[in-house]
Amino acid sequence: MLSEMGLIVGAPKAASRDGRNISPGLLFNCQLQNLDVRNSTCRPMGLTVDPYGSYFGKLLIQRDFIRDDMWFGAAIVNMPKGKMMACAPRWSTPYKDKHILVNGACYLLSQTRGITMLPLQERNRQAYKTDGTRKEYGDYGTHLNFYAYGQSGISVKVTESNSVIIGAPGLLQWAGGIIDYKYDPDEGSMFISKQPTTNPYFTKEIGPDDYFGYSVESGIFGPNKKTLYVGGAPRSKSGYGQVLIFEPATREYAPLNVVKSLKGPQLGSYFGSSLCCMDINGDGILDLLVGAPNFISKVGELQYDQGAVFVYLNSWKGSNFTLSLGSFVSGSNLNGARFGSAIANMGDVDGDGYNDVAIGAPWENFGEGAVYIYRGGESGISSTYIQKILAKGAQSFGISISKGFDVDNNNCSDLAVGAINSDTVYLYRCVPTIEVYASIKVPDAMNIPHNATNFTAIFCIEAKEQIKWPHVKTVLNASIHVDPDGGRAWISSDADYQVTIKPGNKACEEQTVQIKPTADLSKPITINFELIHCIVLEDDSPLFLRKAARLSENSKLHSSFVIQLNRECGEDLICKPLLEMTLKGLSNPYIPGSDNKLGIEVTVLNKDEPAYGAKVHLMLPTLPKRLPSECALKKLNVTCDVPAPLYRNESVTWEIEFEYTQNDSFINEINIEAILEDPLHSNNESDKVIKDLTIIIKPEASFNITGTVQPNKTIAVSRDGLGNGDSVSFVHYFEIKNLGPSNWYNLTALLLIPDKVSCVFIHFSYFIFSSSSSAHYTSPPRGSEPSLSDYLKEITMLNATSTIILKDQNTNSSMITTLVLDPPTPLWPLIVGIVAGVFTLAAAVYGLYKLNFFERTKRDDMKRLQEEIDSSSSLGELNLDNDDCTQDIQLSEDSD
Ligand SMILES: [Ca+2]
Ligand SMILES: [Ca+2]
Ligand SMILES: [Ca+2]
Repeated sequence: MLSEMGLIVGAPKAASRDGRNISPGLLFNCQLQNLDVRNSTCRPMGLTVDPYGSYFGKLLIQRDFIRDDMWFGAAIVNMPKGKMMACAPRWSTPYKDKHILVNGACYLLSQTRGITMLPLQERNRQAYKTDGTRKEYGDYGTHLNFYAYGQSGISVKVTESNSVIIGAPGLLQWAGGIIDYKYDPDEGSMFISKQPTTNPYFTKEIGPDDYFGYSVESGIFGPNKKTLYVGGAPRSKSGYGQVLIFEPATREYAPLNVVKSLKGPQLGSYFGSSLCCMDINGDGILDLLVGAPNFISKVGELQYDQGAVFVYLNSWKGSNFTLSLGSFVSGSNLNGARFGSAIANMGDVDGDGYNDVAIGAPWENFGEGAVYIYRGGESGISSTYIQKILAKGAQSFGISISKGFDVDNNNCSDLAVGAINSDTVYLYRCVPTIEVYASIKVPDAMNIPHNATNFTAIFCIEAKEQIKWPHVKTVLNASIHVDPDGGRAWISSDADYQVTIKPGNKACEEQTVQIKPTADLSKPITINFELIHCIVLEDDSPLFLRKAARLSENSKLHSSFVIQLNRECGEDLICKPLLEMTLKGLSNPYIPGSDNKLGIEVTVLNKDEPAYGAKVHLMLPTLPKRLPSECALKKLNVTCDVPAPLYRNESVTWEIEFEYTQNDSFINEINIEAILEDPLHSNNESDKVIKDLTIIIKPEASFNITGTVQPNKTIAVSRDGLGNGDSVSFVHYFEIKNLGPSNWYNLTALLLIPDKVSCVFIHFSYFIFSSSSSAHYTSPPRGSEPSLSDYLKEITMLNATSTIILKDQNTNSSMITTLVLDPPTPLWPLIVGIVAGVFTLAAAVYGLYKLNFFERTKRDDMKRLQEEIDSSSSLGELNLDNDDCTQDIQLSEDSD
């Protein structure tokens, strides 16, 4: 028991200290002067004149009251004005030398005096002769034990109306009853007077072996403000247990005026073995908590003695009150715990305005025990405990719990917990509670311009005003996280800092939130504000933190603010862009070598609300020369990010030029695919816009042919020489020049040599840049035509014409050497013509190649082409060195 007298502990099995070899039980007074001392000394009270402490020092409990095994201190209660009562329910006395009567007894103590209370001592009431009307008592005959084994003092309560009620569960064959004493509340007065003790025989709600009075409580339940008594009868109702709420009795042989009765919910749960009257839901009306320590809340085999506390919430209607079962709590639901063996109203220990409750589970964890703290609240008891107190090394910890009392004057009720099997009482001091709230404000949240690169956010920590503990303070670690997933915004100053706060204070920090200018703001930015309590109050800490506070469970340690920065996305704040993509070639067709660029131009135009996070994926046929900065290349796939935001009527255009690597002169085409991906409309594939583009590659080149004739345009041939078999030599030079723009590959040139020419040697002196070339030479078949000599004999003059034709180019050129026969030479010998072509195909020479391609073509073609020869083709006379010519040009028999 905690009171202004200190900590009084009952030790009902303690051995006597007065020299006798008996164990009557003792009261101990424990020193609380220095609460920082971990182990306090407790001294037995009232047995010696040796003073200890300020209370009960001079008291000497009357020796003849002290009896062996009387369990003195099994119930103790604090009374006003420095008095207390301690009871010994097994106090016994001999009866007619044959019996030992266990009447039970209590002892009223003040600082200086003690009064023995023996409420069931009356000789003529030890037995009661029944009239047989209560059949339940039939088994016990007609002479029932009445006061004989009443065991008064197993429970005791000081009521709200200057009375003390004492439970006597053994009254009348263990039907049980309540003994009522009026006391004088005046200081110094030890006057106490017993009120009528109702004979249970007349109260039909209870019967033999019900143990009514095993627990007692009292309180003002109804609007009539009457004090009502409450008694638990844990074996009543055939073992379901029962609690009776009744008016104080006025007559002995009359039924109790039972106002309410509550039946236990489970057989054998020992419902009613503990009681606690308190207002748990803060409505100012007394509620009732009933313990059932043998209750099983888990179903299944091998479940036992878990225990529960049932909460009956009281409500008023008219002049009546109603108790209705609100909920029950059951600690950890552990077998054998016997949760609910003790229930104590602690008062409001967390400062939220609701009384809180401590509940013992003394046999939990193989007899070590535990105490659970539950918070009261508007709807009754909290469904889960907020603290579970364990005491290292204790046995049966929680078998008794003192009512809340503030021993250290910090305006917070403290708690004493008994652990009878380890002979220890634990004192727990209450730590004040502080309730803090984290909050974020963005003052201009609705007016931040869409192009803003920062905005102001205010981070506040507010501590609720606390009348009970205005002096405490606590330290909190605050941390700010802006856009934790996106990384689109941040605060420039330190995101983690420490704040010390007191009740009623508010601490705010103004921060500038920076926004990444290119950030995708289609989704809102979240700002998180987190508080972490710095001080950890350790269970075994030797220091009690007098000025510190714990954080309330009602605290708001996390705050989030979601801000949608983009204001051009309409009322719904959801951006719905309308993107259009165009794809075209930089030039189409593309002519290699020209000023054309081979490549594409991609344009994305937004026609609606701002776009964020859009991308263009390009499948290229060849590597790009370089990429725009928004684009990234992976193999031949290019992904370009559309700059965000892309506002209405804004567009972005990228030009991507490709490498041209073809080595032929054929017409080709390349294909490019572009996919526009808009995440704001990417719920399905159809939202993607796909564009295809084909670029024609068309090499173009024009060729110019020049040439010359050697040694002269006209050569005189003597008849004598022809007659002697001499040959006539002349040279036709051709030069083919590629005038571009494209390089040319596989150029086909057809060379027609003069008729009547028997042998030709063709030499190509061939400069090339990056092209290759081929020439076609056609030699006439011999013997099928009249020989040239015969021809000259007849006509004496021959135009020897050679022609070069560039196939597919519509270009040709001819050169003519005129042979004139001197008379009278009769024979025109075989003429050997020489044709040389020089092809110059590029502007810059970096390699020299000699390529000779000979191919026979049809004589018909030759004849036809010969006729087409443009004799006017301007072949200027070249003064080539003869030696050079003979080096390059050799006569040779037609090898065909
Ligand atoms: Ca209430
Ligand atoms: Ca509370
Ligand atoms: Ca305190």
